[in-house]
Amino acid sequence: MPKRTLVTSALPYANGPLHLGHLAGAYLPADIYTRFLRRIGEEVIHICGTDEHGAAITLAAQKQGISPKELVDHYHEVIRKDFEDFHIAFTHFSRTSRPIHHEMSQRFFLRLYEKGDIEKRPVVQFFCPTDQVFLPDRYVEGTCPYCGARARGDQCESCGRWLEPFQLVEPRCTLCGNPPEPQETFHYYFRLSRYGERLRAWLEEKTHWKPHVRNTALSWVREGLQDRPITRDLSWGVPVPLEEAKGKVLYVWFDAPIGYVSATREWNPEGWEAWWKDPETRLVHFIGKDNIIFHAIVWPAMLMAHGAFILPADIPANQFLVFRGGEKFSTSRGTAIWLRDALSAYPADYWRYVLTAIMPETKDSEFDLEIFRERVNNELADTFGNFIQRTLSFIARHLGGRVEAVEWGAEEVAVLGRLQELRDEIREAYGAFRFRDALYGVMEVARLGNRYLDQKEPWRHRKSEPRKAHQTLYTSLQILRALVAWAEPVLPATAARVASWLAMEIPDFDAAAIPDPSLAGRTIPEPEVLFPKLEGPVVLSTPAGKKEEKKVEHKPEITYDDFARLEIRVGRILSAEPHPDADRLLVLKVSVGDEVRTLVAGIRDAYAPEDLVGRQVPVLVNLKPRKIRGVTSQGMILAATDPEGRAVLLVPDHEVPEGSEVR
Ligand code: B3M
Ligand code: ZN
Repeated sequence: MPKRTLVTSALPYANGPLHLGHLAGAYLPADIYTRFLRRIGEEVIHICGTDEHGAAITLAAQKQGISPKELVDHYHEVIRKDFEDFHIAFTHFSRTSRPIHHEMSQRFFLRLYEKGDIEKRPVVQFFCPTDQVFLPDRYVEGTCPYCGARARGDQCESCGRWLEPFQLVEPRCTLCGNPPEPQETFHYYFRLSRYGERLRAWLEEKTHWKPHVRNTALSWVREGLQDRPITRDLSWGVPVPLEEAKGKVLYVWFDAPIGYVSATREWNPEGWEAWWKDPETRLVHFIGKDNIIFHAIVWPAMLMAHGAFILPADIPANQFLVFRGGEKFSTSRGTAIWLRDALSAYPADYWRYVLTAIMPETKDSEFDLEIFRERVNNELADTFGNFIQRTLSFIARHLGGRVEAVEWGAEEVAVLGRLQELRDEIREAYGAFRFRDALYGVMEVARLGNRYLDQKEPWRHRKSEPRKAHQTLYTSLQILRALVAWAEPVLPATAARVASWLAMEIPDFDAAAIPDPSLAGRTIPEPEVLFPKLEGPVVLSTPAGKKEEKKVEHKPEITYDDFARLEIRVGRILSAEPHPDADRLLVLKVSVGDEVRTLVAGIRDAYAPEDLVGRQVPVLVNLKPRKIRGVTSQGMILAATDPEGRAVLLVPDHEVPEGSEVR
């Protein structure tokens, strides 16, 4: 058994909010695993933080007319808060823009440079004569030579191919729109090709890894590894620590994984080295599948080159969550469920339960709100919640709020024996990153409890044979205690809530299978409903109506009652994305207090999507939902029209609580 486990999850880019796919891909499994290890008594920390450098962030800031620092300050906080509210319990959540990270990344670079693993090489790169700068790949746009779509100089999003900026047809500088020119400059290359053999041997040994992770990595290594440029011409990032390299920064993927180390050091300046240098520490990186190459090849090679740190012991990458029917969660197309929207509709544990039950552990898995509703109602409410409810309310109502310890009969011995088997199965599954199986085992415990109660029918003999009823409920309470302990990694808030009703600590994982005599005599209150069922279809947002621009013409007089039929409330715009099928429309997510609605609004020619996020606006909320170019709008934003016919938002004089009524 390792002395300690260092769990990390991928550092999210601080340039936008996260969606459920991110959660299911890395953060939720990492949190479950960390909680599980704690519960079995191991020493473990979970390290993460925001990834705040890179051309994507610099460009996004530029487009919004703010500095990169302002952009990342904002999203660091958004992301941190989303995680907190989902109960993703990091030991430390840092940021790569902090000085401690810059310093550590520079030292890492210099160490590799001095060893000859980093080399300066001349390159020809696009230079913009108008802006007088060398353009990073992403700052060049043009036509993809393969599929003809508009593409960036690093990759075509349309056909997925990796590109070099010189391959683009009619390349343009994204800053000014003019054609750039090739010019000589230099960059620093990490000599990855030197590590091909060592990586291959190292990966070959990892037969316990998920096959898709190991196979992806091995196939890259077998194809042959190229040296990679690890510097960029940008003003935002970790400066290359060499006099001759003024104006260059480290490539974001070079510094980001070093963030795992610098964040650990920031968390514990005295003790961090044990976590990174002691071979008895097990380093486990949780990531989504799009990050496999960097974590299973480039980063281990960097660590090998550095020499002082341990290598990853496992990289349990998940695949993707997709919508039923196969459509990807896409930030740019607005086809994603944002964490904030999810949370404002249902409690974190509902999402944690469903995302774990369908977690994309070995292949992509499908999700939609109907799947969500079914899982919540049929499993979480009807099986899990029901068993807890039945047990506690029976004791509260019929046994005077406390059970007596009564000796086990044969059935009880069998049930408790089965409980021990289930513990072993659940333990094994959690430990092997098979969280779906672990959760299935947890639900088996609830089913065991329900079946046992059905069989014993304590309601029949609670009056005639109270001892038997006590025996049954005392046993049920033991099952319930185990259920709480083993569910805690997935459902931490629920476990804490039930434990508090019983005034007990959540037991350790193994101890939970051993009956606890102290449950007898404890006061059991009438329980609250744990998981109210979701009635009707699940809606995260309601459709919004679209504003009609009309010639000013007085309308017929109306009465106050006519007016009072309109329900107008102040909403806050949470996100804004271009409508996939209409150039003039935006699709907005707007919180109107008790819910988040989807509104389609014709304000795209007046506002950039990013300028809308966070603004308060009046919303007509009881307008009948309408489909606008394929997107259902659940209400309508009220706006004025300027002489050019463009929309002008009506913003409250000062902020008011979301949902405040407008009269
Ligand atoms: N920021 C990519 C991502 O968020 C990248 C991960 C870095 S992990 C060191 O998917
Ligand atoms: Zn330019």
